[in-house]
Amino acid sequence: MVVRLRFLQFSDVHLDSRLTGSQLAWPREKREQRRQEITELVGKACRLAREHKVEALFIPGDLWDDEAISAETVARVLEAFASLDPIPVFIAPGNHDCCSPTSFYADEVLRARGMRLWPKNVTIFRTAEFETVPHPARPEVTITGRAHVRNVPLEERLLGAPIPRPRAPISVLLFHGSWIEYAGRDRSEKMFTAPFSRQELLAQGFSYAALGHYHHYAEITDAEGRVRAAYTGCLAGRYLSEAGPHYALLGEIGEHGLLAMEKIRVDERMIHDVEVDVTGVETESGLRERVIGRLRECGATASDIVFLRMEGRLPRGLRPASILEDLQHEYFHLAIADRTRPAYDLDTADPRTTQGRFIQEMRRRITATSDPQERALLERALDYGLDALIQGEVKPIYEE
Ligand SMILES: [Mn+2]
Repeated sequence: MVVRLRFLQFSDVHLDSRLTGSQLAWPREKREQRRQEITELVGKACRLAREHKVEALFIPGDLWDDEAISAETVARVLEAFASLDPIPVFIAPGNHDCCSPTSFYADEVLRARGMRLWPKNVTIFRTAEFETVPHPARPEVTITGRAHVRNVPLEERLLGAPIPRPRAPISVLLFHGSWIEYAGRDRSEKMFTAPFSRQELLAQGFSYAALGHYHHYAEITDAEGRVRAAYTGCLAGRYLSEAGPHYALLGEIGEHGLLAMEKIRVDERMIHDVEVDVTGVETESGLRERVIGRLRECGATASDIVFLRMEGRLPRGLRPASILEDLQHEYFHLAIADRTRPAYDLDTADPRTTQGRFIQEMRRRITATSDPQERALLERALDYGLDALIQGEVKPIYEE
């Protein structure tokens, strides 16, 4: 007989994220709307779990962004999880939603605020030590987990030695930490914590590990090519580094890895990081055409969030921000990063003028250098100099 367990997994929801200080430059009311939407996604994911008749919901951490999460948001999460009863929910708190004594994971905190307590179908791994519990309805299934108890980097190789636990046909690990071989685009910006290697994880011998911390989907396969662990990534994009689709994972665990899985997009919005080079464009309508063409190519829809990086050289006087202003209404949110440089005519400048002599001298130095960094520096200096001489105004827009 083949034993299997049907589950839904999501993590890194970062509820009540402030969404400030982002290149996406959210206006206040959209930040508020987006926060609300992300909270609603938890309820939506729970409805999916019910519809698909899963036998467990796994949440390997970072359910909320920090302890400043509002009591209202926590109340909605409690309600969503309670609505799943009797489907069990397992939570292994991450670094952001760490399980400190003042955390909403503590029943005393909920009681002190007069809130409902964590529903009986929810198991929270509340200590830094690994703990193993049986599935309430499936005694042949165990779930092992631990909590981050403070939001500080943990250097310890927690998976370096075997985790003591009873043997079971299906064993699941919930773990929040840094897979050292992870190659996703948010690799360098996430805190390096509770590191582990593929080898260390596989040597533990769990049927499957639900992983949290990184914000893009990634899976770990064994020598037979079976999926033995997966990060679902964040449930919804909030920042530019979270561009692209995000998922909850619907799957079936067998004794040795996943037997089936489906990535389900729960959030209807997606962040698109779009670059467009406008070099060669000469008119307002040409600029619009180039940009709109590029936006069509990337497949952004009206409910999406678009970050438009404009690169290249534009004739002086073409102002992308005002020419493209009406595109704001085509998307949930559009942020334009205008990194274009003026298309100065370097060839027709009169060498008897200050401007002409400046161009000549800078070009001589650019040609003379073989150091690419120095060349880039000189090219920017030429642009800044021409800004000063021609436009009488210098904006520090050429730096990365
Ligand atoms: Mn994390």
